[in-house]
Amino acid sequence: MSSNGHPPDFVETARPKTRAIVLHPDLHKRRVAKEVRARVEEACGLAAAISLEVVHAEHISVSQPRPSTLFGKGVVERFKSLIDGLEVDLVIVDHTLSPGQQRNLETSWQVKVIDRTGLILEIFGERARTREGMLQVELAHLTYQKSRLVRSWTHLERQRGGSGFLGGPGETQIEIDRRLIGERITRLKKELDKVLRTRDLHRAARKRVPYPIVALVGYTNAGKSTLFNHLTNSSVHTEDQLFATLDPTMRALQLPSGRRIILSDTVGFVSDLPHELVAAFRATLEEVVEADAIIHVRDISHAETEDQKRDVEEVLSRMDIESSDDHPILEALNKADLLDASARGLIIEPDGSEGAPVLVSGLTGEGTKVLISQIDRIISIGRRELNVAVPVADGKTLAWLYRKGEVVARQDGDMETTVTVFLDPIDAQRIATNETVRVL
Ligand SMILES: Nc1nc2c(ncn2[C@@H]2O[C@H](COP(=O)(O)OP(=O)(O)O)[C@@H](O)[C@H]2O)c(=O)[nH]1
Ligand SMILES: [Mg+2]
Repeated sequence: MSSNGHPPDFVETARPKTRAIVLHPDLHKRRVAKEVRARVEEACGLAAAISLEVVHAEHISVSQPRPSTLFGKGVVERFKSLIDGLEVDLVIVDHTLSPGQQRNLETSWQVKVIDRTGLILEIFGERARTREGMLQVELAHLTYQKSRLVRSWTHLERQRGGSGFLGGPGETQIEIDRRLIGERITRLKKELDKVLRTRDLHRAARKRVPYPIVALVGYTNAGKSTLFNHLTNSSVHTEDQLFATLDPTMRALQLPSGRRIILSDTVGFVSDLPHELVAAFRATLEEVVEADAIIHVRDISHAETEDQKRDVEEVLSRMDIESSDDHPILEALNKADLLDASARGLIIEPDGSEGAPVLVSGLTGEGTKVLISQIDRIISIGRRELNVAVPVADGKTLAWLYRKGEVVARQDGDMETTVTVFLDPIDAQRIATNETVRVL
């Protein structure tokens, strides 16, 4: 409630953000400065993905990881005063922490501490859209939690517990928690099995979105969200209301040709994804399978840009997503503003040929016009020519065909009107399942 007694206009008021510190322990001393900086930036990008306010970020050389706190004593003390001074609520340690390390750091610093796996899980949790995605994320979360239940399962407790492993009165709290989590995991796995078996049905149902979907994929910090905002804000005609309320990462926009698409900003790839999160990541990315076209956004100024590209392509191909007419993939080489002239010369043939990567900058707007026209083009690649016979009485479907497609020929009969029409794959599929018409 605002002071005048009226409810606020927006539910999402500017709620104070959680203030966080990001620490990147560098255990590989050989790393060059540029790579280390990129890692710190990535960690900050991950934090930003769940709307944390990063008030300080730092990499810390750890030559001898301490079993109790990972960092050395001096570092732990130095950060204690920084945390107090900056009024920090959360510390992100961009590395795996053992349960004991996490707890000891929380005790020393008197704030919540999460490790890299915990952070990524939070992001996946926010971004999972499909049932499968949600289940996979929950499964990964529970498995992670289970491993965090520190075994104070000492010899003594074991004696108290009496005989056997079935629990009962002597069970410690940790054992009970473990058992409950274990049971929940078993249930989740069963449900997941069921969801996977019926996945194709769900996919068919989700095809009801009104326009072709174009998904932005790529590494965290490649600039997907910046580009997403630039493209959707510069579009003349957006229908924000419909999607903004449902999902801030999907927006409709109109291309120069007049065609409308839905642009979708997807969950980012991360370097060295902890292996226990691989399934959850793939499931969260599952929406990309639904996309009619993909824009692979790359940070072309990044030290590891080629490795990142290979990584993204490998994951996509394992999801059976390869560039094809039905599923075109376009590369956007982002952060062009950070390249000097010679680097530019090496990267791209400036011929603007079809299907060639587009050099862009989501920050300056350079190249975004070309990108938009390329999107317009690839969306039309898969257009199919169909002959459709529509009953004369069904004026509605005929009008739909004129609106959605390009009608190039028409024959009016007594019973049916037959048209030759170019349609997008998504619309061609729709007409094929319309029972009142005949596709010849
Ligand atoms: N110099 C430069 N920085 C960019 C560009 N696009 C994005 N960034 C910056 O890169 C960081 C990550 O961008 P973001 O859009 O959040 O990346 P995402 O994780 O892929 O969504 C932010 O600090 C952006 O300001 C660009 O074209 N040039
Ligand atoms: Mg983003």
